[in-house]
Amino acid sequence: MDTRTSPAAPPKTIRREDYRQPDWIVPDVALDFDLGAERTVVRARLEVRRQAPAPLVLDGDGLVPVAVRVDGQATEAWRLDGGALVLDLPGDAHVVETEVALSPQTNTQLMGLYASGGLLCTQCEAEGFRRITFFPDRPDVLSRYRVRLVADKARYPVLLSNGDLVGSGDLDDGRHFAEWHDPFPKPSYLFAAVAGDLAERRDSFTTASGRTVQLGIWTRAEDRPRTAHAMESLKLSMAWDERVYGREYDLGIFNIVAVNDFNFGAMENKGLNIFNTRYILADPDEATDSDYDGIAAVVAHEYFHNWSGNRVTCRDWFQLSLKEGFTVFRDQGFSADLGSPAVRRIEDVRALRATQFPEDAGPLAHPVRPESYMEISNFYTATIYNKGAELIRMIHTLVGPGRFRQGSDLYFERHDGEAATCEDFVVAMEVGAQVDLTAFRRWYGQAGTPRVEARIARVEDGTVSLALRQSTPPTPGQPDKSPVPIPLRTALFDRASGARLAEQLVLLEDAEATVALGRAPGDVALSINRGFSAPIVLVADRATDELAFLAAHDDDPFARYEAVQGLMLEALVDRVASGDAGGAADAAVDAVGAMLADPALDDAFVAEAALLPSESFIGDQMLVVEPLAIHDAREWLRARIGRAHLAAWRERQERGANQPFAYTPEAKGRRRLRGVALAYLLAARDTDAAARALDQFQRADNMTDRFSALSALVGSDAAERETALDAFRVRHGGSPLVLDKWFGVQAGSSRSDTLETVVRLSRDPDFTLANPNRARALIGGFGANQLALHDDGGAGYRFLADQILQLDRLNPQTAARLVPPLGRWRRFGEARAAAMRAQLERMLRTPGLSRDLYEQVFRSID
Ligand code: 0A1
Ligand code: ZN
Repeated sequence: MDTRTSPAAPPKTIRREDYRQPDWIVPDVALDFDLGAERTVVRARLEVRRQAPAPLVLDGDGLVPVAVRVDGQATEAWRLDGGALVLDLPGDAHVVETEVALSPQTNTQLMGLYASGGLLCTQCEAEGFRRITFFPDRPDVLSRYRVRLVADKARYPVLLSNGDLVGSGDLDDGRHFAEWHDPFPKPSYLFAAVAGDLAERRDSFTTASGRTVQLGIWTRAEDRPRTAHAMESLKLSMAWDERVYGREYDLGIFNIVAVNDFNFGAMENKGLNIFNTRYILADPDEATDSDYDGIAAVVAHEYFHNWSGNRVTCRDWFQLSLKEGFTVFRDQGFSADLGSPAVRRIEDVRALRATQFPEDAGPLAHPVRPESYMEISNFYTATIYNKGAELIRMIHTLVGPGRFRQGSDLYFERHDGEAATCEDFVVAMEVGAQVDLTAFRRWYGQAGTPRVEARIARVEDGTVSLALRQSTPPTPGQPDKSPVPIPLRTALFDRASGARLAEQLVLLEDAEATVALGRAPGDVALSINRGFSAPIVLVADRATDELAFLAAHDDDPFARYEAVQGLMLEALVDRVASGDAGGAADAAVDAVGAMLADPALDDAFVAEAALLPSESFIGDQMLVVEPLAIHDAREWLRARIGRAHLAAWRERQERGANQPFAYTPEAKGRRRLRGVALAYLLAARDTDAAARALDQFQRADNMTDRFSALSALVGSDAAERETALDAFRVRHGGSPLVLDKWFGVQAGSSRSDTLETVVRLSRDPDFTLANPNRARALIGGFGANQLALHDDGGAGYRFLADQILQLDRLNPQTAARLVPPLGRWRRFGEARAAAMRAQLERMLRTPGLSRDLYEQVFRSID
C-alpha cells in the first residue's frame, strides 16, 4: 500500500475510543521464508477463528498476494482494501494460506524484512509485520508461531527466529534450513527473523529455579570481541529481575543480534532481541563510559520487556506506555542499583527535562495514554517512555517498595498471557498495593507538565507551614486541566545549625493546599521535591541565600544538585534579561568551589552538579528564547566558574590521568570530572588549556578521555582543534559508531561556522542519510544545536527541512523524529518564528510526504 499522503488525502486519524475486540483471532501460524536479499518468498498458514460476524481482514502494506488458499483450496475470492486482504469466509474456523514476494534490499524504511550490511533482519513493532505477510497486525491477536527459514548456506549460515530451534539441515543447491518454534503466544509485533554470516558470543545463565538458559550475542565476526560488556549486562539483568521483581526467564534460549541499520535503540522480540550496534558493541578504545552505561540500560530494558511487554503485552497502541513506561522504570532501577543511585537520578531527570518537558510544552504534547494518532511510530516519545516511567515511580513513592512489589506481582499474575491496558495496571496496583488511585488516573489522560508554586509561611508559635498551588498549562486539544495528585518529598533545614527536620511526603491533591511542616523556631530552608519525587516544574519562592544554604547542606543529593542548578539558572536568566547576574552568579561560583573542596563527595556527583544547565533548558525558562544571548550568558558564567577555581580544575583534570584504564565507579567518576574540568579550563582561557586538551586527547588510552578532549576543543579556534579532529578520523575512520561521534561532535559545536561545516559534512563521502545512526549524528545533532540552528537568517532551518524531506523519501520514521526542533517556533521572536514556520509550511506543501512526516509537521504548525 502507498502510505504517501497528498494534501487532498490526509492520513486517517485512529482514536482510542474506537477500540473493538478483533473479529477473528489466529491461535496458530506457520511461516515459511525462502530468503534472499533481492527476493524473499513468504508463505503463511493461519489457523483463524471467528469472534464476530465479519469478513476476515488481514493487514498488508505493500504486499501483493501471489496465491491465496482457504482450507487447502486455491481461491480468487479475495479483495484488497487499502493494502489489506479481505476474505468472506463461511465458517467459524478456517485455514488461510497466502504467498507473497518481498524485496528486502530495496526496503530503506527498515520496517518489515530488510537488508543491513550482508544481513537480513526484521523489525515489526509497531506495524511492520504487515510488510512481511498478510495478518491481523494488532497487539491483541496472540498466536503460537512455527517458522521455517530457508537460505543459501554460504551467504546466510546463521538462521534465527523466536523461541526454540526444533530442526535444521542442508538442502539442495547449497541451501539450508532452520525451524523455530515459539511456545508462547505472542502478538505479531514481537516476531523476528535474522539470516546472515554471524559470529556468536555464547554464555549461559542458570535461573532461580535451576533451569539453564543458553545466551547468544550475534555480530559480524570482527565485532565479537566487543560484546563482553553486553553479555555481562544481560546476565546481571536476568539476576536483577529475579531478585527485585521475582521474574524468571521462560525459554531455553535468549539471543541478541546487533545490526548497523536500525531506526530505534533495540527491540524486544520474544527470545530474539534485535539491537542497534550502538547499544551492544563496546571496548574502552571506542566507547565512552556513557556508551557503556547506555548498553547496560538498553540490554536490561529489552530483557525486562520479556515480562513487561511480552508475557503481558498491550491491548492496543494507545496502551504503549503500559509496557514502555513500566519497563523504563524497571531499567532505571537496575541502572541505579548498578552504579550510584543519586547520579542516575540526576541523569534521568536531566534527560526528562531535555526531551519530555519541551515535548509536553509544545505542539506535539500528548497524554501518557494518547487519545488519537495518525502514525503510531510517532508516539514512541519521551512522554510515553520517560513521563510514563515517572508515573510508575510516583506510585512506587506513594506505596513504598514492599507494597509496590505486591502490586506488580498481582499485575503479572492476573494478566500473564494477555493483552492488557494501563487501566489494568492501575487496578492491579490498587488491589495489590492497597492504594486508591482514583485521582491518580488523571496523570494518564492529561498532557502538560504541572507547575507547582511553593511558599513557606510562618505561624506565631513557630510552626512552619507550606502553601502550595498547582496548575497545568493548556495543551493542544486540552484547554482546561484538573489538579493531579503530586507527591512531594519535603524537608526543612534549620539554617543556624544546618540540621534537618524529619522528611515528609506531602501529597498535593487539590489546586491549592496549606500543609504544616512542623515547629522550627529559627530561620529555615525549604527542600522540596527531593529526589524529583514528581515530574513537575517547581516554582519555589526561595532567596539566593536559601538556595546557597541547600547547595552546601542538603543531604538529599538530588536536592543538592537542584540547588546548585537553581543558582546557576537564576544567574543565567538574570544575565540574559538585564546583562547583570546579581548575587546568584557569585553564589553559584562559590557552590561549585565548595563541592570541589569537599572530600566527602564523589567525583561523579561533583561532575554532574558542576555542569551548567543546557542552552535549551535555559531557554525553557524564558518567555521568548534568545539563543545568542543565552549562549553568551552561559559562556560568561562558565568562564567565571572556570577562572575562580583554576587550580582545582587543573588538579581534577590531571588526577589519575597516568593510570591505565579501569572500568570501576571511581575511575569512571574521575574521567567524568576530568572532562568537565577540561571544559572549564578552556572556557576560562587558561593559557595552556588547548595544549592540555590536545595532550589529554593524544595520551588517552580510552574513548571517554579522548572524546571529552575532542568535545572541549571542537568549540574553540585553537589550532589543536583541527589536529585532534583529523587524528580522530584517521584513527577511527573504519569504525562506523566512532565515526558517528566525529560527525556528531562537529554538529554540536558552538563555533559560528557550524552550519557551513555541517553542510560540508553532509556531502562527505562517509555521510549517508540511509543509516539512521549517521543521519541522527549529523542532522539530529545539528537540530539540537541551539546556537547553530537558530543562527540569524534562517539558513539553518532551511537546511534542516531540506534534509528531513530528503530522508523522508528513504526512511519516514527517522525523518519524522527530526521535526521537533522546528516545531518549537512559538517560543522564539517574530523573525525566527516566521522563518521556522515557513519551513514547516514548505514541508507540508511537498507532494508525497509520508504519513509519519505529515503528522509531525501538521501538528507542529497548528
Ligand atoms: N519497543 C522498543 C522500541 C522500538 C519501537 C519501534 C521500533 O521500530 C523501528 C523499534 C524499537 C523498545 O522500547 O526498546
Ligand atoms: Zn521498550
